[in-house]
Amino acid sequence: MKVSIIIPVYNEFRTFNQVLERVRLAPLPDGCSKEIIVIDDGSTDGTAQMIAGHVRAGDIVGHHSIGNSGKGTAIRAGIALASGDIVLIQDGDLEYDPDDYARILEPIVAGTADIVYGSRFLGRPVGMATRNRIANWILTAAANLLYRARLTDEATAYKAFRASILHELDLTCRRFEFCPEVTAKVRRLGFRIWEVPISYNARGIADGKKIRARDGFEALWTLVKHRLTPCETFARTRAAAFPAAAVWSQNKSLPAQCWRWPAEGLRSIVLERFGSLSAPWHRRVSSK
Ligand SMILES: Nc1nc2c(ncn2[C@@H]2O[C@H](COP(=O)(O)OP(=O)(O)OP(=O)(O)O)[C@@H](O)[C@H]2O)c(=O)[nH]1
Ligand SMILES: [Mg+2]
Repeated sequence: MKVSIIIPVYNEFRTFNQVLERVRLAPLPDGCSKEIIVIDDGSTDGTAQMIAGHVRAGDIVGHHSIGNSGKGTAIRAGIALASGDIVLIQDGDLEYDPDDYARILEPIVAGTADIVYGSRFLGRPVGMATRNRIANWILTAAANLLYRARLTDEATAYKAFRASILHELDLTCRRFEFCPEVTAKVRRLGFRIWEVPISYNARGIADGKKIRARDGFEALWTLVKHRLTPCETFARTRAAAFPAAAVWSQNKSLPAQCWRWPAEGLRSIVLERFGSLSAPWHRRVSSK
């Protein structure tokens, strides 16, 4: 299987070469190959030239935009270029460790999962500021409450997907709302998200971290907004959007009554909008 590793970068001159080297060397599950896609949009610190050198050498697929449009836009551009069977998101800094790839990809390669998140909180995150811990906790709790997700780390950057799912999702994120948007949409469409523990070494603003408090609020609003949006807008195509083999939600142990209204709401939307896909979805989600 081919794994497309999408690296959004913006002014990461200090870390980019090292990240790329670690991505290149990272072991994958048996039988997997890598496609590395780097999306820079408007770096002004020399990162763009660095990437151009690698593109010329033929070791990565690169994309460069003149203006800066945000991490979400970059990830969407990366998804459009990805030709792999699996897509994995990698940041252009050293907070995450590519040696965790094998662990993240294994369940997808084995066919037991469609979507896997690397959870920093199932591992031992190093150096994460208290305010970031609180923000992560709030976002995860909101995702679990609104989408019946049972996650421990919704906002993790290490997310891997069977590529067909991402190609069919209609994403609109621009900045850091990729995480809440994708979580919301895949859950609304009935996919189960698996988690595996990963390591994490936080960096601060002085080291080039770009996410800000504003992005936390935007992420929370994104989770709420997509709970309220009709889910027929989430997929590019209708009944053909997801393969019959998709792993539909099997999360049956949470109190069903908490979820009666969204389940019923979704059932009617799915019955109305997704025709033949509605039956398996409904059986799995609303039966005990
Ligand atoms: N192409 C592109 N990449 C960006 C932009 N903003 C941030 N990034 C990249 O996104 C990655 C994550 O940015 P960070 O500032 O480390 O933020 P973070 O807290 O790790 O954010 P998340 O991983 O999204 O939770 C890094 O590789 C950044 O270079 C942007 O505007 N454009
Ligand atoms: Mg980062």
